[in-house]
Amino acid sequence: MPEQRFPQLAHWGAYTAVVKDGRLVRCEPFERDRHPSPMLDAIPEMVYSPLRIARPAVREGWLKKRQRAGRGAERFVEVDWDQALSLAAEELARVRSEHGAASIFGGSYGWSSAGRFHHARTQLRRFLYAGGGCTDQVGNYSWGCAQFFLPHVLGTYESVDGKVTDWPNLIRHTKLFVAFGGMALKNGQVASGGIGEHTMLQWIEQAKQAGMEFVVVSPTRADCPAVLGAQWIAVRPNTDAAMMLAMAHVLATENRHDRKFLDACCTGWERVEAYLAGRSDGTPKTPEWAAAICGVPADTIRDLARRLAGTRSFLTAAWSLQRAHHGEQPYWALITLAAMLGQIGLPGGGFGFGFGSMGAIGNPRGAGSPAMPLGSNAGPKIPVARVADMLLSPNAEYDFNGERHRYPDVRLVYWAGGNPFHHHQDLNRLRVAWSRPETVIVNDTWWTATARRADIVLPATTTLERNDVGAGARDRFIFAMHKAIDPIAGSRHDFDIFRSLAGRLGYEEKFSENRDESAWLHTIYGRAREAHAKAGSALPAFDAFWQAGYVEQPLPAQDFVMFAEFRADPKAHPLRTPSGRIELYSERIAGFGYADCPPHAAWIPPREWLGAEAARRFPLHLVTIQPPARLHGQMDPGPVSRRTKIAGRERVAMNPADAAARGLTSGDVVRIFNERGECLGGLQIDAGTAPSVIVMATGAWYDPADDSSRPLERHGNPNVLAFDAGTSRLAQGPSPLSVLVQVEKWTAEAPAVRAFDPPEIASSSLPR
Ligand SMILES: Nc1nc2c(c(=O)[nH]1)N[C@H]1C(S)=C(S)[C@@H](COP(=O)(O)OP(=O)(O)OC[C@H]3O[C@@H](n4cnc5c(=O)[nH]c(N)nc54)[C@H](O)[C@@H]3O)O[C@H]1N2
Ligand SMILES: Nc1nc2c(c(=O)[nH]1)N[C@H]1C(S)=C(S)[C@@H](COP(=O)(O)OP(=O)(O)OC[C@H]3O[C@@H](n4cnc5c(=O)[nH]c(N)nc54)[C@H](O)[C@@H]3O)O[C@H]1N2
Ligand SMILES: [Mo]
Repeated sequence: MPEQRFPQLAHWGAYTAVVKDGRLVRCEPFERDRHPSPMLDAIPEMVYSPLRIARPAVREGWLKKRQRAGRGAERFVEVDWDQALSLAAEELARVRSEHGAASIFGGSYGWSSAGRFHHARTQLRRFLYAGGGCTDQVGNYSWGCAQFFLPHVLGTYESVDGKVTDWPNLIRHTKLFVAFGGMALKNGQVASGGIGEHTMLQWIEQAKQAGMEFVVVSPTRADCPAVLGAQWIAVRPNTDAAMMLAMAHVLATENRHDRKFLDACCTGWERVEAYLAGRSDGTPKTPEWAAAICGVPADTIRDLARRLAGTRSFLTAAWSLQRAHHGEQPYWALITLAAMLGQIGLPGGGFGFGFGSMGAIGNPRGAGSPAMPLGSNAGPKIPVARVADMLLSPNAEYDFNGERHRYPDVRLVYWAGGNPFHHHQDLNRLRVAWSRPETVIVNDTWWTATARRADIVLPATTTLERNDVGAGARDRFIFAMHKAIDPIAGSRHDFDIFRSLAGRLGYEEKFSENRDESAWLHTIYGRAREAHAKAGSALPAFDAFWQAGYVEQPLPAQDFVMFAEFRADPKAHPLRTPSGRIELYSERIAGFGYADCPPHAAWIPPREWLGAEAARRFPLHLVTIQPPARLHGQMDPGPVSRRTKIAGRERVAMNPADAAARGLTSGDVVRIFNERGECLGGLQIDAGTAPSVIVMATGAWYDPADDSSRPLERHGNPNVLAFDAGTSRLAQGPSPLSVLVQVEKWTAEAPAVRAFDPPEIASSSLPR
């Protein structure tokens, strides 16, 4: 048989699946993508991985005695689909009738896969919503802090979600681009929902050609790729707010701030000015004051402030800055700084978040990509990262965004398309929380750490085994995703799994709306086409789209400049804040009375940072970055990610002086520890890592050595070390980037990594 070719899409890029004799042989990058991601090469091995979940499986103790104990430690028994679906449906029905909708947790945070219809998390939530509701999660791990904080200051959180001044505009007008957290090209490889064209590098190249200058403020030079030709300013992690406030102090004391803009478009400048001058707390926020906190020399801070004021300048901060304890503050300080510069709403000026965080940020945007409708939920919701708190403390009260809530009493957890044993902080704490519910059900494709800790495991197909329509929200392409191969082993599509469950529970039609895969693809593509027609742009009919394999959305002819209308006429175009203006001081936040989120941008030390008391025992700040060679935990067992490991473990980057002080050399296995946990990693000495900082990527598959309360994690999963608390009572975002640790050489023989061994399956009566 000759090779067959099928268009496909992943979060890390569009590609052609090349199939020979029914088997995927390779993935060729999309022809229109000039900078495809090497991660595509991991797909064939992952599709046929021995870690694929082949058949439904039930944990032995749960199957025999409905025992809670043993999750993650016991063997599984393979069962046929009929039995697996009956067990799951009966348990869902029992818990729902005995304890109500809130006792079923279906938040299921996670990226799932590209393809808007077969999006596992969406399908699970549709299924549980239609069945009477569930406890859901609001916000995300990416920018959950900004999502709930920014509306108080700006009226919306669009500035973090990608509705930012676009690159073509910046390229024409911006002279100086300052990126807190940098412009790491590694992050541009992916975009939620998929990416047809990797644009980050080409935008930067065009900006350089136009003469734009870059400054990167970050704890690692890796955030400063050579193409930027940037000045790198090494900053202590979690101290950017102090540095920004000192820059604001320079502008104010040197009279370089724009009083007209502050008067016309902002509220609260006087309060901020009093704080900067030290009139409200006795501490002037001078560059010398900040230097002692953030480690950046006072003259460097002064110089950067002056340069920003002297030209058309643009400020951005990576999402990472708000994924930290008190993550509200650097964002508020950056907005304050931009307001003082007075260029918000001008071409090439002002600010916008996330330019270095993900692919497609700053792309011009078409009229809309296909999306799958969710339906509405009758159950409660918790802030996304409070999941362990919820499981550990049913009925406890907590604060969130000016309100008091109570955690539901969850008895059943259903997860599909996410991996909390990848994404959540303080995994030893999560393991305790995870032992509380009566039942855990997981759909996944591979035996991830979360699937191994489930009671009922249902095997899902990959995108290659089904038809779909895919697109990222900020990408200009929409893709037809053609089924390329048959489902592997006994796997089924999540949609089919939920349709069968809904059928057993008596609401199949309500769930499926009487549509099958094909009807749904026509529907969601058709809705996007209607949105385009309304906006005056035409997409081809479904059949033409499907045959072509993709369509290109027409793009707006005009640049988008964030806040341009507001700036031009703030009375006619007020923001959705209480004052209608940018709130540099917020009466509403003042009214909340939260000590951990004061009513204007401020320096409040995070719980863990290099200036904290705890740094005496744990003198290194661990920065967990997004992984360069995989998507979170996805494809970690694949060849592209495996190549990046050191001594078979996650790479730990450390400054030469810190390594010398510990007698370490590159290639050493090291033990990284704090009071929450410990893991092993492979050391790499790196002069580009700031002193007293270590950098590790997230996503090494979790590999605890035993079932104790504080096991050694052998593979280098930094979430055994990260701390699990909200950014503040206001936003309750996750704080994984505020972590102190110590590192020492591992002198014993290093234990083998077992994360990629499939779990033990007790004898199965099923045919192979
Ligand atoms: N320490 C630290 N922790 C972090 C971060 C950090 O910066 N530092 N970053 C956080 C951020 S920003 C994020 S977004 C999260 C990401 O956390 P997650 O989104 O939970 O991570 P993924 O590994 O992408 O998990 C997706 C899961 O879906 C499964 N999957 C894929 N396709 C399918 C399918 O078709 N069906 C089913 N049923 N399952 C499928 C995959 O196998 C995988 O297990 O991590 C967070 N965690
Ligand atoms: N290859 C790849 N790309 C990804 C992902 C992936 O899994 N793989 N995940 C995607 C997802 S879900 C998200 S949400 C985005 C996240 O986007 P980001 O949050 O921007 O990504 P990070 O790599 O966590 O952080 C960016 C940089 O911030 C720096 N940094 C950390 N702490 C501080 C600090 O306190 N101050 C300063 N100035 N800098 C700091 C780190 O050095 C890091 O390299 O990435 C996306 N891109
Ligand atoms: Mo994210």
